[in-house]
Amino acid sequence: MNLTQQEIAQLAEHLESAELQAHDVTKITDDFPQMDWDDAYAIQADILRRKLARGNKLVGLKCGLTSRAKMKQMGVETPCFGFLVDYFSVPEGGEIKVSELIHPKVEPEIGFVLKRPIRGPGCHVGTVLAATDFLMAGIEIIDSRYRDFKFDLKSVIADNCSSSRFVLGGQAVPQDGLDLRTLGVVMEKNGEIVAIGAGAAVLGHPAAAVAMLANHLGKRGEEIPAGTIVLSGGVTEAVSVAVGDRVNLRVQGLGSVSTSFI
Ligand code: OOG
Ligand code: MG
Repeated sequence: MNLTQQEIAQLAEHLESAELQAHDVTKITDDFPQMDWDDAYAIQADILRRKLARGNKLVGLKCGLTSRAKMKQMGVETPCFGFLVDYFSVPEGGEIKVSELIHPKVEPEIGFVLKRPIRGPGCHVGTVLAATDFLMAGIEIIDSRYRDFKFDLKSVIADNCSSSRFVLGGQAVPQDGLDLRTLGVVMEKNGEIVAIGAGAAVLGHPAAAVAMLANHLGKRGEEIPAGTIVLSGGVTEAVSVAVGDRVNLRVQGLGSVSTSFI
């Protein structure tokens, strides 16, 4: 770690205020080029600590930048991991206030809920599938706090991987019999198809992203708890949304989910 405790706390406050007040900031590595990976995750952890202290509840975890399409769109090469708290969750069919966000984008996600915790090292696709209780289709709304959605990997990790809202579909489907690699994903905005993909776009198999998260947490002595939602990462590029837009996602075998922006 190259930053002091005080710098970490100051950057956490800086990024969380940008989120809560819906204004953008310049990327933090511009001012702290010496920042390392542990510093980036420490800033993210401090943002979570601030939210928990305010009474928010941790409800899930997410993997980000797990598909080629996303890595290419954002110009990074490595996945990142973040957290989801209660107020990020929007009910299926619910409305999202654009005024609370900076420059939201939507992406199609395959969500996992585990029946028992898993902890790395050594987790793989099989470990995840054996522990999976059910899967759900999800729309994630990402909203980087960085100007023009431009960042490097350390800056985006500190910013909780652009997390802001998510909507889960109403069907909880066991994974037995589903081949998550060939699961088709169709996302529509205002009735027009804007993104198409298949599960294999996420690291060859969406469960590989969840295994990577478990291995990442294992290094920190943490695990993926049971019963928590885990988003495995956008299957396609993210698509910008504005007031008046309605987004619908269909995932083969997992049903559909929709939300609108007001
Ligand atoms: C980073 C967050 C990416 C995903 O699923 O890839 C993410 C970003 O693109 O702003 O949530
Ligand atoms: Mg995502």
